[in-house]
Amino acid sequence: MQRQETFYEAVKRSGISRRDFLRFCLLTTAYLGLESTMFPKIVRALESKPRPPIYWLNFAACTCCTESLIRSSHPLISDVVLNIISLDYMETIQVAAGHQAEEIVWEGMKKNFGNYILAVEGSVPTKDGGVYCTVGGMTALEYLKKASQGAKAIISVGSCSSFGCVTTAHPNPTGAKPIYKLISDKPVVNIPGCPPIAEVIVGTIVHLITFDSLPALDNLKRPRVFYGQRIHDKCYRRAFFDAGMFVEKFDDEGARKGWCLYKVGCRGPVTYNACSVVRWNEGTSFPIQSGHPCLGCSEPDYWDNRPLYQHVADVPLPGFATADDIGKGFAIGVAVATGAHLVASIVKKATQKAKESKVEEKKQKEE
Ligand code: SF4
Ligand code: SF3
Ligand code: F3S
Repeated sequence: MQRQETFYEAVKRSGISRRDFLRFCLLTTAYLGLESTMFPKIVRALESKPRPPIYWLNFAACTCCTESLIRSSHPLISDVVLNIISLDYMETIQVAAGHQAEEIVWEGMKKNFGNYILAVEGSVPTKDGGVYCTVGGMTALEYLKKASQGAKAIISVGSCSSFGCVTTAHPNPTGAKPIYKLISDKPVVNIPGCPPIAEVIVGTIVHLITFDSLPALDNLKRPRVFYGQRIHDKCYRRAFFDAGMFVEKFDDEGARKGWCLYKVGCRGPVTYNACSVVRWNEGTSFPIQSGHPCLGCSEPDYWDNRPLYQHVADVPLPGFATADDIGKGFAIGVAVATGAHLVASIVKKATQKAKESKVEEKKQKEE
C-alpha cells in the first residue's frame, strides 16, 4: 500500500519553512487552549502522522463557511487548508467537475474507508423525498448517508450543518435538518457560526489529527475550547455595559463612541463563541468591533428565536429563569431583558433597596 504523506512533508513540499510550520503549531496549541508542554506533542504528531483525507460536502448552504476558510488572511491558515490538510474533495475549489469529480470522491472514500474525515457545510432538505438538494444524481440525504459510512468523524462546519441557520428558518419549506439529527452512528462535532472562524475550523481538525479524538464538547456538540465562553464575557465594550452606557440608535453619539450594543439587539450575553477572543483576519476584528451587534449566529435557531436588532424579554438565560421573569419579579420592566450579568446587578440593586427600606422602616418604628 502506498505510504501516505505526513502533514509536515506536505508543508515542506508546498514551500512553507520550518519556522512557519513551528509557528503554526504554536498558534494551534494556543488556540486549543493547551499547556505549552503540549507544543512538542503537536509538532511530533504533525511530523509523523499521515494526514487524513478530508472530504468537504456542500449541501443547502450559502458557502460562507468555505469562504471563511479559504479566504482567511492568515497565510498559515490558508496554506494549511489548501496545501496541507488535503481537502480531497471540495466543490468550490476542486479542479474536477461532473462525473470525474464524483468518481474521485467515491474512489477516495473506498480507499480510505474508516480513516477519512467528512466535513459537511449546509443542512439536508428532507421534504418531498429530499428533491430540494441533489448532488451527482443523489439527494443530499442519500449522499450524506453513503459518504458517512467510512468516515471516522463528521465535522459540521457552520451553523447550517450544525443547527440549520437560515436554511431551516421558519417556515423551513424544504424540511431541512442539521447533520446531527440525521447521523447517529458516527461522532459528530458542531462548529457553528455564520460563518465560523477559520482558526476554529482548523484547530478542531488539528486536534483530531494530533490526538485521534475530538476535543471535549459541550451539550450542543461544540468544542468547549472555542465555544466555552460568552461573547459578552470577553467583549471589549463590556465596560460600557457595566456602566449602563448603551447605543440607543445606530447613528447616535453612543454608536460613534463605541458604547455597548445591547439595546440595539446584541446577543453577546447569550452567545457562546470565540469571536471576542480570536476574531477574524489575524485577530483584526469581529462584528461588535465593527459596530454591529452580535446576532448570536453560533446558537441554535438564531433566525427564529426573536426579531433581529431588538432586545426582547424572552431570551432564555442559562440554567434558570428568563430575563423577563426576573424583570417581572422585580417590576423593572422590559429593559431587564439581558444576560446573566445584568440580571445579577439587578438582583444586587433590588436586594440593596429591600435592605434600605427595612432599615428605613426600623428607623421609623424607633422614632
Ligand atoms: Fe459587548 Fe454585546 Fe455584551 Fe455589549 S451586550 S458588552 S456589545 S457583547
Ligand atoms: Fe450557512 Fe449560515 Fe452560509 Fe456556511 S452557516 S453556509 S448561511
Ligand atoms: Fe456570530 Fe456573534 Fe460572532 S453574530 S460572528 S457569534 S459576534
